[in-house]
This record gives sequence, structure tokens and C-alpha cells, in this order.
Amino acid sequence: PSTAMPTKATNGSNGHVKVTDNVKVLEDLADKWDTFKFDHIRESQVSRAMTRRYFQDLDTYAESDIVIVGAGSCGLSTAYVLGKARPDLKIAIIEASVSPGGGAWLGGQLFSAMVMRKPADAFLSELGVPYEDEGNYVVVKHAALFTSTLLSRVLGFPNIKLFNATAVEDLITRPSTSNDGKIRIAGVVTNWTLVTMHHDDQSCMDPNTINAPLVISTTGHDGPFGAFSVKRLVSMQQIDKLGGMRGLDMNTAEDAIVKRTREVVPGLIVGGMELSEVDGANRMGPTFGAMALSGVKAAEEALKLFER
Ligand code: AHZ
Repeated sequence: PSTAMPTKATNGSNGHVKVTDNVKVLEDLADKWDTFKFDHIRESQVSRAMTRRYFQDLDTYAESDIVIVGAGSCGLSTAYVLGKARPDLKIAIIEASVSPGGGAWLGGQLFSAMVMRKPADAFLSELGVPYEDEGNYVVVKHAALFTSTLLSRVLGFPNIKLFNATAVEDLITRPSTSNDGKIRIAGVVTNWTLVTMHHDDQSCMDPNTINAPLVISTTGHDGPFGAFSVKRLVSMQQIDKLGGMRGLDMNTAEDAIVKRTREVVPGLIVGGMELSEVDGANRMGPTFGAMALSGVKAAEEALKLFER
């Protein structure tokens, strides 16, 4: 069998790596199953192929421009807009779960189809996700179609790295220049989630850090990992108390979340359902337009800060 490997990788117009030579096509395999064999590999090659890249990424992103905490529908939408607008920025996404997607990856989406109220259909059109138009809202046939398309676009950007199974355990802070007891957020403290979950029964396992002038927190409403950054702002006495997420009211909730997407303390933008805990906003249940557009707005707020 041919041992030819793809020899040339170029950056396509969208910045994604494209392999151009010696590409095998599936038809080449047809009817050859009797003599079929994978190219030989030594186990250490697999280990090194993964670990070299992972640790290189840890090194590269130890100084990032933006850290997005949480890869749910809001965090991923934020990442998409930022990755597209600013290929020059280094953007790290930290996701506590093994699987990115948050509530949009079926966690909060029992009935498969995803509803987005207009005008969030604009975001679906931007991504190329097909939907049925129902007048005042649109329906994607499966939430996973939205999430997987968004995820593939985000992960395709060469300047974005997703660290999954990794939890943000704390925020890095600096005193504000006005010396008024206020702080600015200057990065995050991370750990592998399995380690984070064992601080109670193991002696302290020291975490890792990422310095960044801007953190965008989209960790969802309160839960085992949710509302992480805003809860920490309370314990650090940077905001008095949390408003606490209110009951379900789709109309009130979605407008409020988009409107209130903002820099809550210097260096920390909050988006998505984490905001409902800060402001005491209603929840919307399974309609996802506000998550996409809060992400778009969080990204625009971030872009303004980088243009200054
Ligand atoms: O695992 C969490 C999830 O994937 C992740 N996360 C939370 N804390 C973290 C931490 N470090 C790293 N400390 C962390 N990752 O953040 C992600 C949040 O995703 P989500 O889908 O829960 O939040 P969202 O704001 O993007 O979307 C909310 C979706 C909801 S909830 C809701 C309701 O309850 O009414 N309605 C909608 C549309």
C-alpha cells in the first residue's frame, strides 16, 4: 500500500488548514478489504502527536488576548464572532465539561429541535444552519446541528483553542489604578475538571494560569459549575450580591439578557444565562436566540475594548 502522506498544507481563504496533495479518497479503498492495512504506527508517535500539541498550546495560550469561560451556546457564539473579526487575537476557550456545547448540546434540550426567535435567524444564516421559518420564530431540526456547525466553525479558526475538561477555578485580579479597593480581571486560574472536583478529598493540587487582559464569562445560570465568575465577584466583594435568576418568561428574559450583556467589572464581560444571576433576570427556557445574540454582543463589546 502507498505510504504517501499529504505533503502540503496551505492556509485556505478562511484561514483553515487545507491539505492539497496526495489525498486519498474513499473510493480508493473500495473492494480492497482483504489486503487492507493501516499505515504502521508506534504507540509513542500517538502520544507525542497529542501531547506535543497540547503542551505547545498551553505554552502559546498562557498569554492570551481573550479567555472565554464556558463553551455553551453563548460562549461559542462569542468565539465565532471574535475569531472571524480578529484573526490576530489569541483566544482560549475553557470548558469544564468533556463535551462542549453546554445546554445546547442536549443538556437542556430534551426535545431535539431548537427554537430561535427572530431576529436571531440572522445568526443561523451567517453560519449556514438550515431552519424552518415559522413566522415570528425559526426551528433548527436538531439542537446538535446548530451546536456542531457552530463548533466546527469556531474550532476551524487557527487563533482559537478549546481546552475542554478544564475548569476555571478562580480569576486573576489586579488592583485598579485608582486604589479604591476595586480590581480589574487579568486572566483565569484553571485546572483539569477532574482535579477541580477533588479539592475536598485530596491535598491541594496546584492549578495553572492564563493571563489575559479580557475574560468573557458565559458559564450559564447557577449550578454545580454555573455562574462561576459572578459568584466569585460577590465573594471578592466586587459586586454586593447576586440578583438571582427569576422564573420563566420568554419575552422578558431574552430581551433582558441581550440588553444587559456588558463588561460587569473591568476586564470581565458576562454573557448568556450567567447574566440572569447578576441582574435577577428571568429565564427563557428552551429558546436560544438570546444566547446567540448575547454572544454576538459580548464579542462586539470585546472588539470595542481592543480597538481602544
Ligand atoms: O460546563 C459549562 C457549560 O458548558 C461551562 N462552565 C460552567 N462553569 C465553568 C467553569 N469553567 C469552565 N468554572 C464552565 N467552564 O459553561 C457552559 C455554560 O453553558 P450553558 O449552555 O449552561 O450556558 P449559556 O448561557 O451559553 O446558555 C444557557 C442556555 C439556557 S439555560 C435556560 C433556562 O434555564 O431557562 N435557557 C437557555 C436558553
